[in-house]
Amino acid sequence: MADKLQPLRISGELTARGLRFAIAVSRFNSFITERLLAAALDALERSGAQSNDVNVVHVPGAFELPLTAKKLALTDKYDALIAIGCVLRGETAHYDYVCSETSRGLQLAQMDTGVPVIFCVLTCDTLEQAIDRAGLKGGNKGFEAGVAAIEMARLSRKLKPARPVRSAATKARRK
Ligand code: INI
Repeated sequence: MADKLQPLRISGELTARGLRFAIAVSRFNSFITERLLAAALDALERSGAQSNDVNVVHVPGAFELPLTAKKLALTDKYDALIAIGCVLRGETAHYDYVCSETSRGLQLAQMDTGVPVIFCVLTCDTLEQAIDRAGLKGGNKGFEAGVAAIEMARLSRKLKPARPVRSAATKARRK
């Protein structure tokens, strides 16, 4: 076992004061998403975030979250974003398309822009499963998302790039 090496450990503190956040939340299954939103706000507030530094944007459904997250990230106003949605399995393949495109799009949004996008989209087989994850039984995934947003915002400030990052889209436009 190595016992001499003392590496520098880098992590994000859980203090939100002075950080700016945007939360994109879908109206679809709002019974669930509003509970996730309330818990995410609770995490930010209890960690010191100020009202002026938190914006909430409503979108129709989970499928609209990626574009909204990317547009928010490109404003350069936010240290981290949270995308909140709830997709429930139905009888058709619609669920699979919405889930895969939403997760892929949100990952692309953060990779293209460098702004952390926290994935708080429940993908459940039943309403009961979603209710359990929205604070009615055990934990609330919205609160976890709020904490993750703070940690990633702080970490991102520490891991500032040495030179400006240009997205693939910007590079293509400049050619
Ligand atoms: N959107 C959701 O957020 N959750 C769902 O469960 C859902 N289902 O089941 O259809 C859903 N569909 C709407 C979709 O996200 C878009 O808003 C719509 O297709 C318009 O682009």
